[in-house]
Amino acid sequence: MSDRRAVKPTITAFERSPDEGKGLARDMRVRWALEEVGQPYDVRLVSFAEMKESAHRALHPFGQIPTYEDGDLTLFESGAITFHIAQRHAGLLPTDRNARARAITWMFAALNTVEPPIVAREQAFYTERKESWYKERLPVLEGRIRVKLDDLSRRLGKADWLDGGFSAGDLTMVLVLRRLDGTKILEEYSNLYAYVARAEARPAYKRAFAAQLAVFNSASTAS
Ligand code: GTB
Repeated sequence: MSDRRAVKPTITAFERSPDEGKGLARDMRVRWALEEVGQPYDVRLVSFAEMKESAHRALHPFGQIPTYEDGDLTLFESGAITFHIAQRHAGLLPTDRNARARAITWMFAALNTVEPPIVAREQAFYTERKESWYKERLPVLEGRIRVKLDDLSRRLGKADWLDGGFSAGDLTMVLVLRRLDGTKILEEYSNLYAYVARAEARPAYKRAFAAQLAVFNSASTAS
């Protein structure tokens, strides 16, 4: 049941995203979910320093983005925020109870099964790439990603979406897969590559992407 508010929710995002507007930071999940359900929102941009201050930590115990404020409700964790939006509005979760449970399962699978090896590779790249052993470690980390993508690719097969129509499960999975940007791993799986492209063609995705890119562009021209 849709529950559009007169007062818009406010989310937080990087004042200057390290991804340079590629839409890889986790506010993209929240922006896209809000766009899919047609809920307008405000964005409060925060610097890295502000994220660690007590005012922001009151919203987010780990001093990160994104957060979500709507009236007397404050949330953190992009998955929980996406789930909340999907519960509160029509459009991101099926109404059939079992189909809904399966879509939610895909959200968890994206965050708990597919994302961890992708993040492990990313973190190793940022923190260990100058180490002598990094060259041997990278194939191990990438192998763990491929184990998950092999299975995901097999399950998706020729379908457009993971379980029937587009859902919050697809939204979450697609943005997890997009984190492989620049690695060429996703390109090895033609159906997953097409799956991400199909999602990126959605008008709501395009609006969310453009909004986060506009933040990066205006920060770049301001400095
Ligand atoms: N589990 C939390 C969630 O899903 O909301 C994780 C939140 C999180 O990691 N937030 C990051 C953050 O605030 C931004 S998204 N980091 C600052 C800090 O911890 O001090 C992670 C991210 C950052 C940059 C890129 N990039 O440059 O490509 C991609 C993803």
